[in-house]
Amino acid sequence: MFNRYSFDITSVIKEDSFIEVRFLSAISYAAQRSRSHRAYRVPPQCPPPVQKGECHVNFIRKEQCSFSWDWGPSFPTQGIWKDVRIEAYNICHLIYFTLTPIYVKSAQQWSLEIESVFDVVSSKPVVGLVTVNIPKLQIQQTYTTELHPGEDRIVLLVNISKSATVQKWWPNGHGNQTGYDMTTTFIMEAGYKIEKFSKAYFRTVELVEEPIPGSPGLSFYFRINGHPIFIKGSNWIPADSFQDRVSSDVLKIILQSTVDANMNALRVWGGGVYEQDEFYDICDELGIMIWQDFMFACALYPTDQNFLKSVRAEITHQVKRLKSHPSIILWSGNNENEAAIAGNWFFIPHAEMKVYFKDYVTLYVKNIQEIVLAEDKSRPYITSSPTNGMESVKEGWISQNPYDTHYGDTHFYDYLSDCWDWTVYPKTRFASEYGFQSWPSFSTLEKVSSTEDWSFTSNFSFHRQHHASGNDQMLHQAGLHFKLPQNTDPLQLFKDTIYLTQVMQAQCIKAETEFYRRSQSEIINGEGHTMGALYWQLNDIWQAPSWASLEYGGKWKMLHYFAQRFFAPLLPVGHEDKGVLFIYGVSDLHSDSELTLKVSLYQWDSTAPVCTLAKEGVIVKAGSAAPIYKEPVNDLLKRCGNCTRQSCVVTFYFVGKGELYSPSNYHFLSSLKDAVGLEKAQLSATISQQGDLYTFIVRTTAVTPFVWLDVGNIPGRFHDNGFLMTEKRKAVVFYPWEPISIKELEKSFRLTSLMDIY
Ligand code: BMA
Repeated sequence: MFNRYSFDITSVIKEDSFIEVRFLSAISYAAQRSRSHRAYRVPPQCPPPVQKGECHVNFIRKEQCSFSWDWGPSFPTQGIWKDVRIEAYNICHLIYFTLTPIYVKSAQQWSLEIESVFDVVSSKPVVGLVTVNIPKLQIQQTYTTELHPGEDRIVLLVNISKSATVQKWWPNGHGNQTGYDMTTTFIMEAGYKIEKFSKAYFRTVELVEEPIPGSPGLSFYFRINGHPIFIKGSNWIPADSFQDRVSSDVLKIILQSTVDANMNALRVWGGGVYEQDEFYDICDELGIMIWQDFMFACALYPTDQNFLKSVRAEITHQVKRLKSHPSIILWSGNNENEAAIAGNWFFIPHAEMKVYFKDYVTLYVKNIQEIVLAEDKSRPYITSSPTNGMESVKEGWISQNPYDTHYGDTHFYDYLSDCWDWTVYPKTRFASEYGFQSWPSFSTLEKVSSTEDWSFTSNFSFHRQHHASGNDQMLHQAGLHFKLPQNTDPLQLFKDTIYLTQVMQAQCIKAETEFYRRSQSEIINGEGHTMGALYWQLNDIWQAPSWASLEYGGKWKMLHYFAQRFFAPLLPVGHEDKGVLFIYGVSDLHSDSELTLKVSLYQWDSTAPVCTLAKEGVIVKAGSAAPIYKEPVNDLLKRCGNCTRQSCVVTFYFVGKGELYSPSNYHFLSSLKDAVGLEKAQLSATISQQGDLYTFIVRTTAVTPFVWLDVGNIPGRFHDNGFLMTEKRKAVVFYPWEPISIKELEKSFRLTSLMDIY
């Protein structure tokens, strides 16, 4: 599935030719490969029963989650999933054409390496001329070349004149994504001409692992164009069980939603597929940095010659296909396989462990790393995620504890501890996975279910939940802070529970992400300098409960609206430490900001703040997080009249000159199930149309938590949703993704808040 195959058919082709492709069942093939691997077992044999999946997926080079995953069904597809074509050529044919920007610091000069790989069918060497044209950089250069029979390559180094100002490619939120139009023309002997139109991008990437004062271990962060960047985003899984359904429109909606939520990065997770070219093209255009895993996940893998041969071809092909994309900032060997060995996930007796260590190094170091480094020197490679980076290398490529907070990245899942309590989270260098499940909206489920399915105990719900105890974990977590829905109408109970799982998920990941963002500049007890937050997971492969923030079809869950706020470039973050309220100023901007911090206390039963404090002249430094406000909660409550932890809520935001402002953030002083005065407000909305957009005017009579505007299956998104409403009136814009009428909107519209489910 991950290789490109080409066959020379010149000797067999006739006037009338017939091509027949026969497939053995992927499941039978995998089983057969596993059976013939007699020397030792290569676990896992099968996925856990709750996943209702197929076995031995690690024996076939195919989308690993297509045999089921803890969020996805088992649809082991079969067939040719990419274009098939016959190419006819004399002389030569261009197979790969790649561009790599190189920056020489000492000379302060850019150059562009152009690599062209040819299949040369001519029996003698072919000479020719190559002309490279980049008009905007005043480049027009011609080179003479000679190609030799067989596979041969031309590598050209184009120096960009120092007098030309090179506009760099920047991640979303940090600058433009400038690319330069470029034409490369090959004119071979006998007049054979190949013209290549492409875009040249200039950016550098460094993965910085160096000592940090006051902290044992090493840093783990990305420097893009010499600038340290906090990585904000999520993890990408295949957008459909059937890849042919992942159209351009599907990709555009999901990736646009990524940048609309203020993300600058995605990790293409190693249990899916190397995505199609258009995926990376869009990421280049939108400034989405890609952490690219190789497709190995949560398993051990064989290393017999056939397997390695296939993997070597796969890695060579994929790196060549993808390396021109400025969006890709990292190659990573696998998902969690270092951790699987270190933590002995598959209960391998100690005495037998050696062979698995050896296989691990053979696969990810001696083969994959070797190929990656030979093919692409322009970006870093790590062997696994999570890993301790250079420390893992030092320990023989498998660290004792790949989750060590002092090194590399971590994955962290804890469904039992209270997710509002930031002390449960690892003060890591880089959080590359963390998450909580929720159910997708009723409108999404409705399309694939019927009346008897609409409860959490139905066969349907059981069938779609692939994570053991998933529903119990969601209710447990929700129950820590909210009253659980009690409606006696089964359908309403189902809908209310869906809503509450989304509230819980959004609130949990907000707490965790804000913790990671505010930990970026400090070291506490030797831990900190967190420089990345990629929650698990961005998108869904089908309609089911999962960790995703975007439902199958692209609809935003409450978490995605939260992400838009908790990933805002400028954000005040609140938390309590031993009864003291701290507010941190977090900034991803490139210059310092002079701001006013406004802190207000509201009683739940009124939209008039009980008191407001404006702290002026607050300086939030570029690319940093630091405390800017500190007050014992008891003092704050005393200062503000009649407030108690249960009756009031704290909100805060930044305003500055011009366009400078932050979203409004909040801190709950008690669980909402204990809140006093939180009563059913009169919540209503009216809709009006302005051209292609629609404005919803929402009105309320008291502070209203988690206000949720829902238009069912009408494709589109709101500019804000799932918010804590403290104002009497709020205008919310709806951006439809397809033309619609106001009538349809009015018909589908539902307005919910936490108070509706009690
Ligand atoms: C991580 C991922 C996935 C999985 C997720 C949720 O370990 O790498 O394998 O889907 O957790 O369990």
